[in-house]
Amino acid sequence: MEQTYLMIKPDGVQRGLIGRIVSRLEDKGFKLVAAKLITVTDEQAKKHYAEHAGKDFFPNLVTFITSGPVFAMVWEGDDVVALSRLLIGKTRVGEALPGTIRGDFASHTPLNLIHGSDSPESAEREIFNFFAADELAKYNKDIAAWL
Ligand code: RTP
Ligand code: MG
Repeated sequence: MEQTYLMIKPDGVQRGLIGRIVSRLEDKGFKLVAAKLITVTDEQAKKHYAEHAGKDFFPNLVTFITSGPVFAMVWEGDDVVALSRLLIGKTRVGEALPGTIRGDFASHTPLNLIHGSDSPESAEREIFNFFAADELAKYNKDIAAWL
């Protein structure tokens, strides 16, 4: 089953949006595999945003993502990488449609609330930048019988 790395950024945590964002992902039917409130280190941030190294907004990106706690998560589901990015919405607030997380809650592009991996390969790299393998839950399928 495909997995993705989603991270509620410091603005989402400080605005008290963890619950509502997690609800949307649960409502969609994705399965939560790991979650923790952490403060991203400088080293993790530079690794996470390596594709943007050298761009003019890179220093601000690293400063922002390390500025306060984030809610790091791993979610699982069919096509979860692409589908979760649909729920998140476009990067720029002017393009993020109503109904998406960014479209409904974000009004300033750098503060766009949540990160989502952009490919299964990025997801694998990003998950293990923030989680150890033994932090990922394994669901016992037998439990479905009495849910
Ligand atoms: P993210 O990685 O955070 O999920 O966002 P994304 O895929 O939608 O966007 P990406 O292109 O990966 O950019 C990462 C973050 O950098 C900031 N950004 N600023 N000033 C700019 O032109 C610009 N472009 C990107 C955004 O905060 C974006 O989330
Ligand atoms: Mg990205």
